Formats: sequence, structure tokens, C-alpha cells
Amino acid sequence: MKTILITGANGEIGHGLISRLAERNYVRIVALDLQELDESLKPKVHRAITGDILDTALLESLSATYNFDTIYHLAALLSTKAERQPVLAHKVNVDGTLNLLEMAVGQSRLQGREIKFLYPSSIAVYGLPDLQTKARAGKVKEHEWLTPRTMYGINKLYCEQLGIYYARYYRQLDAEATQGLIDFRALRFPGLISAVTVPTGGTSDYAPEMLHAAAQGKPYACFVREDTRIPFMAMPDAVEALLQLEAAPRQKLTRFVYNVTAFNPSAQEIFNLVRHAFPKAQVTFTPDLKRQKIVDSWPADVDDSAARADWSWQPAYDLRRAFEEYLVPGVLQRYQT
Ligand code: AKB
Repeated sequence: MKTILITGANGEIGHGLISRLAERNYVRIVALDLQELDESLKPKVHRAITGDILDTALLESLSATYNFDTIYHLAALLSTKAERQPVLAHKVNVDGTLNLLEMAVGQSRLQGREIKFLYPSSIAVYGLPDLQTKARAGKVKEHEWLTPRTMYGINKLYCEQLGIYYARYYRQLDAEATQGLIDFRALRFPGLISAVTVPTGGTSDYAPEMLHAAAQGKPYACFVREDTRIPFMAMPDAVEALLQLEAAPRQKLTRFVYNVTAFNPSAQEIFNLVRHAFPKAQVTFTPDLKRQKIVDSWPADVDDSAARADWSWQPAYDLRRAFEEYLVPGVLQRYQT
């Protein structure tokens, strides 16, 4: 039996991850979220806890109760929400991650073995200064353009470094060895599109919002320009990427942090696909100049060749398949009454 802690369990990735992990009969999931876990997920987990990752007493009591093999630390405030509440975002995104890393160290000491720590980072760690540079940059590699312009991007970039510190240099001046406590692995996700859930608080949300509005016959005012282009991925691939990175032998991994992506349509191309599936879709493009600037600072594409080489990353869904075989049937089923 493997015991797995998932923070932010009620969020978009949490939904998909819990469903996939629950298919394995050797896994016991402890789900933690600020909001009560959805009823549909409750039967899939061993225990659902409504609580805060900033509550260290709660984390200590969890640590005293369970021997975790792997921690998926998904809880975060996304980019738009983080810009509106930067201090809260810093607390949740940075202090929350620090608390989880400390908990993982405690677990490692108790169990006398390394604890796997899976961390979803984001394309928000990149910051391109203007559209000309974005066009020239093409597929951005992991070490390029690490000059984020949002609180969320800064938080994610710092927490990647924090995870590497805990894996490699934690308490390096202590007499006793303190390495080998945490096996930290991070993915930089692009925008994610799910057929099952609608995101809240992100800036890549225009793609899923457009699709879900069309499926419900609701008009949608897209907050970015038609030519806006960033990488995206269908949610099942995001979940698969986390599971594959978790399962990869450590010796095959040449880095702690990996780009992953699947397709990178413009907002107009997304609209074309949405309109193809829902010919009555009413979409207008009314850019919010401030949110637009955030998306313009993110790369048009990322280079995920390291993930492909090291752990055979390969998305199952390209853009056409994502719409035809996952998103459109999924939202049709979801909104069918
Ligand atoms: C957001 O829009 O903030 C997120 C992200 C790109 O990480 N979806």
C-alpha cells in the first residue's frame, strides 16, 4: 500500500489525479484542500481533510498519523488571483510550499527514506519583455527567460529553487548528512484545459472558459486578443505527466524541473475549434489590457525535449485529438441535462 498526500485536492489537477490514482488498488489517498472535497471524489480517497496548508499544527498531526510515500503539492493561488492578492498569494504559494517541504523532511526522518515531492510549476516562471522578443524566442528552454512578471510566476520559480535546495543542499552545514531526504520533481505546466472542471483565478483561463461557455450556450467575452498564443495541454495529459515523472527512475532524470507541453494554438484557433463543435457559439474578443500583458509575457511555446528524452514524455492529445476525442465529448456530457 502506498500512501499519497495531495494538497489542493479539490482543484482542477486534483480532480484528474485522484480519479487516476484511485484506479490503482495499492494506493491510499489523503486529500487536503481549503474547500470540502467534491462528493464525487470522496469515495475515491482514504481520507478527505478540509484544511489549510498554512496550518502547521494540521500538517504535524497528518505527519504523525501517516507514512507518506509521495506528496503531490498542488495547492496554489493562480496568476490572476495572485495579482489581485499578492501578499496572500505569497503566503499560500511560498509559505505553504515551505511548510510542505518541512513536513516531507520530517516524514523522511521518521521513515528513514527519501520522500517523493511532486511540484507543478508553470510557464508563468518565464517573462518575455515584449511581443517581438516573444516571437523571436520560439520554443523556450528551461533555463531561458526566467524573469517572471507576476507574483505567481515569481512564487513558482522561487519554490522550484526551494525544492532543489531541500533535495540537494538542505542544512548543508550540519554535521550529520541531510541529503537524500526529499526527491523533488517539478513540471512546468502550460495552460490546462479540462472537460470536467473550469479553472478559477488563472490567466490562461480564456481557453477553457470559451469552450465551457459555448457548450452551455452562453456568450463569452474573451479577455485576450485573437493572436494571443501560449502553450496548452489537455488535463488527462497533465495528470499523466505527473504520474510518469513520479514513476521515472531518479538516475534517468537529468534535471529537477521539466517543461511539458502539447499544442500552442492562438486564441482565434481555439475559437475556430470551439465554433466547429458549437456553431452557435457567441464569442467576442474584448481584451483586458492588464491580463493581456501577463499572457504576452509568457512564451508562445516551450521546449520539452528534456522530458521527452529523460522519461519518454509524449502527450496523448494533440490539438485536434484533444478537441475531438476529449474536450468536446466531455463538455457535451457534462452539460447535457
Ligand atoms: C494560470 O493561468 O495562472 C495558470 C498557469 C499558466 O499556470 N493556468
